[in-house]
Formats: sequence, C-alpha cells, structure tokens
Amino acid sequence: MPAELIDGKAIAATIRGEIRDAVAKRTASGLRPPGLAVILVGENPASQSYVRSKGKACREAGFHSVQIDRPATITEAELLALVDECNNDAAIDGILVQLPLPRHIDESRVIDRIDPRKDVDGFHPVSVGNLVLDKPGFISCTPKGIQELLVRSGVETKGKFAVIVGRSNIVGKPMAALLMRKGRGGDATVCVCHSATPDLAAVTRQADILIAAVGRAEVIDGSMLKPGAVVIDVGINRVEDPAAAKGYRIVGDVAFDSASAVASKITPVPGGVGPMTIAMLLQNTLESAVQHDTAE
Ligand code: BQF
Repeated sequence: MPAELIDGKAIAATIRGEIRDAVAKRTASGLRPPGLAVILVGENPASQSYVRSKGKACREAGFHSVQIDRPATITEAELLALVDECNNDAAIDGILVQLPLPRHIDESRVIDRIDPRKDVDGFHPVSVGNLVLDKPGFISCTPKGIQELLVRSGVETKGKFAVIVGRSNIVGKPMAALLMRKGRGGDATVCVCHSATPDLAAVTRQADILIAAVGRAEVIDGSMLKPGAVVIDVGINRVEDPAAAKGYRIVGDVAFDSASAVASKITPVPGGVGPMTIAMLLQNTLESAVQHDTAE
C-alpha cells in the first residue's frame, strides 16, 4: 500500500482562507490590511516566479502588497537605502528581500538592515536568536510550514526521532530548532545530517520523520527509510525531460515512487512544502500587522 499523500496545496489553501477571514475582520473593524513589501533585484526567472506567487497570494488574502523591482546593477548602498524606506513605511508590516541577490551584494548585510519587527522571512539574526531561545519572533517560513503540515496532518512529533538532511540557514537549522522545542509540533529528538555524514542511510533508516532539504534531485530513496516513516520533501530540482512540455520537470530531493512504497505519509513535489512556505509568509505578515496595532 503506497504512502498517504500529505496535501500541502490543500492545507495551505485552508490556511490562506483563515488568513483572508482574519484580514476581512480587521478591515471591517477599521484596521488597515497587513502590508508586505517584496524587493526583487535582477531578473532570475525562478525568483520572478516566486515573487509573483507571493504577490498573488497577498492580494487574494486582502493584503496591501508592494513589489519593488530593481536592476541587478543596483549598488548595495542603494539597496540598503530601499530597505530603510520600507522600515520607515507605516503601511508595511513585512519586508522580504528575495534571495539570491547578485554576487556584488552582501546578503547578510542586507538582511541585517531589515527591522526585526518586519522580518517576516525570519532570516534576521535577531529572529534566529529568538527562535532558538524560545522567545517570540518571526520563524522562517519553510520550517514553520513543515511543522504546521505535520500538526495538521495528525503526525505526532513528541518523542519521535526526526532526521533532517541538510544544514542550511533557511531550512535545516531552523527546522531542527523548531522540532526540538517544547510543545505542539515539537518535543522530537532531532538529528541533522549533511555532506560530511559518513553513512547517511544508516541514520535516515532510524527516522520516524525524515525531512529532506539537500537541494539534489531524488537522493533519498525507499531503501534509506524505516517502514512507516513520515517523509517531508523540501527539494525543488529541475531535471531534463524531453517528454515534458517545458523540456524539464520538477522533482524533489526524494525519489517519490520508491519512497512512497515504504513511507506511511509523504509530501509531493510540487504541491507539498512549497505552498506552505507562501501560507506562512502571509501568516507572519498578519502577525506583524497585529503586533503593530497594539504598539500604537
Ligand atoms: C509548489 C525557494 C529555493 C530558493 C529560493 C509552491 C513555491 C514553490 C513550490 C514558492 C522558494 C520555494 C520560494 C510550490 C517560494 C517555495 O507548489 O510546490 C510555491 O513560491 N516558494 C522562494 O521565494 O525562494 C526560494 C526555493
């Protein structure tokens, strides 16, 4: 019997509906809609597509949505000045600088410039510190979305052995912090594997919950899983496929068919983690707006 599908697209749509209702209530009572500013530098097609999806999701939820496009030739100083403008704009609750940035710009310097009260991507060092210290603050959208996916799919994390493959700042590290926290969607025993892990399969075979965030196509297969494991696939990889309409198709970090034969639950790619990332961006921006109301 193949694994049950964790339908991220459907769960994300439910969450976006909840957010839309909350926004409608706000505006009906005279409060302003949450505002998100997305800064896009250059013309990376994947980035353009991600930014479009974010703007569309914002508009559908009733947010005030601003997209700020700048050429790849923008200087770091100009970009920092733009972040400052957004920091000082009272209609903006969330600021997102789409990554990656051109090589001549220091990403970390730009992220550091975002007011942590508007850091809806959760990438600022203050946000990361708050997460680890269990203090209130914004949580990186992809790991937050994965935790929400597990909770809403009825996957118990407490007391489970969770293995994360990949140690990035955006997924692996914050995912580990979230799963080891106390409470809902937490209380797991967490292990983080990476390129220097000697026998990856020996570790992944112990996982009750496996989170694949490697960034390489289909490197996790069924032989690396414990029977009944819950598998979350964070990967978005292009593989050439002459038979596909665009000449390529998108696959995850998990070999889906092989893994599905062993796992109890699994997320698809596309339609798994990706849509949850967008839903959590909206949730963070709504939370930010609520914070800004009470601060006035
Ligand atoms: C889906 C991202 C790598 C690097 C920078 C839905 C998205 C993706 C997939 C999406 C991602 C990945 C985003 C699906 C935003 C997630 O249906 O499977 C939505 O828009 N994402 C990003 O902004 O920057 C990235 C991945």
